[in-house]
Amino acid sequence: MFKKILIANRGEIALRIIRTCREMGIKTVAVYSTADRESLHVRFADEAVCIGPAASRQSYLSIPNIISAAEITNADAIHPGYGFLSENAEFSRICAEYGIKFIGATADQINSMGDKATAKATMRDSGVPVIPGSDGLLESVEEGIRLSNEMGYPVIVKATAGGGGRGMRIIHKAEDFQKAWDDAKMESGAAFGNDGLYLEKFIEEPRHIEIQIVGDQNGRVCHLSERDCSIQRRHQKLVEETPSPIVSQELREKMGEAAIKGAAAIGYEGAGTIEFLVDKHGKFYFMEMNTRIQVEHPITEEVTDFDLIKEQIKVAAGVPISGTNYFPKLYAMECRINAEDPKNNFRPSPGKITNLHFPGGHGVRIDSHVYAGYTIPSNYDSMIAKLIVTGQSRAEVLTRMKRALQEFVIEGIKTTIPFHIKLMDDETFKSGLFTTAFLETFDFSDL
Ligand code: MV4
Repeated sequence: MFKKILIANRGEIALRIIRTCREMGIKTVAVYSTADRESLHVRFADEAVCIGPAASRQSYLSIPNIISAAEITNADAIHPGYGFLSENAEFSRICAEYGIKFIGATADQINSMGDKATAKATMRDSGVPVIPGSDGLLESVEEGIRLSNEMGYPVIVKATAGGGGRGMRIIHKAEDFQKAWDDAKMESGAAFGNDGLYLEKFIEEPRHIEIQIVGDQNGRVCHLSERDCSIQRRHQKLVEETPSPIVSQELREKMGEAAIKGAAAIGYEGAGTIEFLVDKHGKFYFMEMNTRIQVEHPITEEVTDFDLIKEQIKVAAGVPISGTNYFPKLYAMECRINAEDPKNNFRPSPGKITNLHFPGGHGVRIDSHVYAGYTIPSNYDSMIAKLIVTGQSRAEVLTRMKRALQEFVIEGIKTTIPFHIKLMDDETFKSGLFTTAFLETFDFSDL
């Protein structure tokens, strides 16, 4: 087992990783930017190294600075968390070169899933259902128009280097194709330095359902069932839950087996997530694979009684997994508490937290790095806490979540709490029958 892990991240996920390392008897090294000197991850780690100024490029994204910190502290592994360098193939490769175990996917695995058209072809070839569309990249706008006429509109063009909704355009009729093509090419070329596009039939009002998987170094893969992430605004998830209200045990087993097939096809090592779209007929299609631990991993931990960070560390150290799949024994939901004003277009609201009280009680978990007197820097993402609630039924989770949200006190900044309170009373949300388009028509003005 590792003796010392460097955590190449900040905020709640850095704390989350430190907690598991402590329980496993593994020493920890925090890295921090000058904006994070007063952060809890710095205080709770065994050692801490300043890696640069507030700007992420010069600190949390600086590969030389992080490798140097690992070298001087003699860390034998690096946990990247999510975001930052967690899906950077170059970083994974450099860690390997320096003999530091990267707790995540190999450079090859990151590359094969990072190029979305390649990822889709890999999944299709291993028997995972994919959305009908172009076979790989589109060669020309004419090919796109011809395929779209054959398939029927609406269609969607997606940037192969994109993901998370960037560089894609929905097209409703042939005459709009050229402009959408030009816009998507321009946008993806500028954003990613790669303007390759592929085409798909547009699935209207789907659910976003993802399967958590874990693979070990012997090529074995298991799944831990689904998370429903359909409550999103502009591709930012706000609420996640498991089990999904629309997934039957039969569908769960089918999606789980498909996810395992896809991950096994690339010899996937570590924790990963296979994202699917589920249409109104209950048909599911591969969308993307995330080769990292995700923000919403705690709801899976709560319903399967599995520490996913511990599992990541164990498989990285070469410990084999049991090989069985895990199904939900409870219901869990996570609300993302962001320092944003939901009444004003979710405008970031950084600043000092003047007063803070976390909710507690049975079935309530908070993953957070903030405290009374803490100042939220404006340099990083605005998530300041995850409120995770567990219960015996979805109805119990909804009432418990509302109770916990009402107990939550954060003063000095605006947060997404008022939005979540309103959501817990929404009849459509309570019914469980909503799609990824749900928040497009939600009234945020009276929060
Ligand atoms: C789609 C789609 C409908 N049909 N692809 C959004 C993020 C990126 N991962 C892919 N996305 C979508 N791809 C086809 N063929 C609808 C979306 C989509 C979406 C997906 C999941 C959750 C929220 C979403 C919001 C808008 C669009």
